[in-house]
Amino acid sequence: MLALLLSLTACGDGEPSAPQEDAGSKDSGSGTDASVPRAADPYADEVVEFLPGPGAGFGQDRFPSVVLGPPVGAGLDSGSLDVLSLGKSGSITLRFTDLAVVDGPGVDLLVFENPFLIAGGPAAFTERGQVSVSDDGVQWFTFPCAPTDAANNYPGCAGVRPVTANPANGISATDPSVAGGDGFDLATVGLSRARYVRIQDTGTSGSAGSSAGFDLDGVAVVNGVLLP
Ligand SMILES: [Ca+2]
Ligand SMILES: [Ca+2]
Repeated sequence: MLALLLSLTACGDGEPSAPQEDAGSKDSGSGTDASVPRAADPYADEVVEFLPGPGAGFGQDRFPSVVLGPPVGAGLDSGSLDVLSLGKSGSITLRFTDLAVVDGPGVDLLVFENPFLIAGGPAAFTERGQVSVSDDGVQWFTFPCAPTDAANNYPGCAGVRPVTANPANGISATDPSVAGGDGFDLATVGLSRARYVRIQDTGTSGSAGSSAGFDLDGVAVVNGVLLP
């Protein structure tokens, strides 16, 4: 299991994925930019590679759909179970096939894990991940992340802020002011467009059990451009 390597790039190349959970979704029109056609969902479309670390396992029975589509946030005080555990130092690479991230005003990309406030906060239980982006899948740009800087709330890392966006409550997953999750601005790394996102557990939170490390719920495009 630990050596599991799942590479899914061979299938569906260039073919936009069908929207996830079309029939049951309640977020149509409430969250996505009106200028974006409905077929172009703002979530990851494919898993390119999953390299689980020690203590991974949780969520693999629902892989890859568990990390595609919208996040299923459980609010400030509880962690979502709609996640894939990366394991200690594990990583996952996702691809957008219909709507890519572009550098627009402010935050361009949101990454959703399952942190939650401890006893109402302000401290949170977190498992930090380092985020990288790429437009061609070859040249990567990594956001600086301080995974042990608790005093400053782990600047630059994903997996820090609780997630409120959930298709069931109508809270938009593409609005950084309400969605929760951790925001990333492509300007930080000097990239104008990204079709790939990679998240690597920072190896700072142990390897016991089957839900070790960063637990990925999903990613969302805030500022996007349609791909041909
Ligand atoms: Ca930006
Ligand atoms: Ca975990």
